Amino acid sequence: MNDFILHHYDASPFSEKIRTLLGHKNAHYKVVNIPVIMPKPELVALTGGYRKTPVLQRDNHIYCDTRLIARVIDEQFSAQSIFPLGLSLTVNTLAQWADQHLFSVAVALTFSPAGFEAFRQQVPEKFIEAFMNDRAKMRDGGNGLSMDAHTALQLIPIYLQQMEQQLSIGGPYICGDQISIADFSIYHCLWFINNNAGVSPLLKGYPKLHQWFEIIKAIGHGTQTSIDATTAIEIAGSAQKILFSNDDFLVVNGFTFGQRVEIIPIDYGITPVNGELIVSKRDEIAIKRIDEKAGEAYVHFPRVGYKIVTA
Ligand SMILES: N[C@@H](CCC(=O)N[C@@H](CS)C(=O)NCC(=O)O)C(=O)O
Repeated sequence: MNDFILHHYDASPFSEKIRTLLGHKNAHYKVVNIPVIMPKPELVALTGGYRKTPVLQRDNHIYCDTRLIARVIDEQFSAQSIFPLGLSLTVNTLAQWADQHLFSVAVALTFSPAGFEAFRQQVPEKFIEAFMNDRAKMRDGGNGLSMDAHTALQLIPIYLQQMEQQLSIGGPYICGDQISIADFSIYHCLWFINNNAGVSPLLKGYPKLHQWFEIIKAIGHGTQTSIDATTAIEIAGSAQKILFSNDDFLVVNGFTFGQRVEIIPIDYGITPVNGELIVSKRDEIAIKRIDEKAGEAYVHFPRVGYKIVTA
């Protein structure tokens, strides 16, 4: 049994990446449904300002960003690791490419005329305006998610053809006979395109890729139990406090144990999270912060994709 609580919403592709990974691990876990747009007061009580989806909670540990979340889950269920050591560079860079570049292609496609029209059909008119304003605000000041639809329409057949070729010769998974983080990261982007009737026809005509997509989809989401956001906050608030030590603390760029810092995403949603730096590893940092609702919480981030500044 694990104590994972996934804060997510159904339509979120990055949540789908993690739900599918939890499915692959046959996990039983709790879920909290969070709002699609700001405000997200309960989520922010846990994260200290980070607003993206999903977030993974384990007691008073809050894990932001699926790059780190995937690793935390994989370590919990280490038997079927999705990070094969002999393909470490290959699977991690492919996942990073998908989460950043391929995701921005998928987002741009859903904002293409056909994609946007299909989106419009699915949701109330009032929500569209609120959604567009929210996402514009989220992109403000960052450099991510700036691709236009023409570029995306030009790129997608190239990438799909490359996937088709690789799967035809080397499958059944993206990097060969073992499922890896690359499968989950590519999958959620194609899942997002596939969910939009205006652009899903772009995925047609790639039989091996289709077969792979169906295999990943069939993994499912594991077993979820829903709880509400207040319960999740109570779980964080009643968890045991930890006395961190600087034994394994890596000093990078001069940031030291206990220093007051801000951690900021470098692509979009660039709200800083403020606290005391208490974990510093090769690709993980965490701060301690005190929230009036959630109590003492430890908010973890990967290093890749974030910057640390003195508070
Ligand atoms: N680098 C982040 C990206 C997460 C992300 O962009 N998620 C989208 C939803 S799939 C998001 O946060 N959208 C705005 C929101 O949900 O408020 C990760 O890997 O978790």
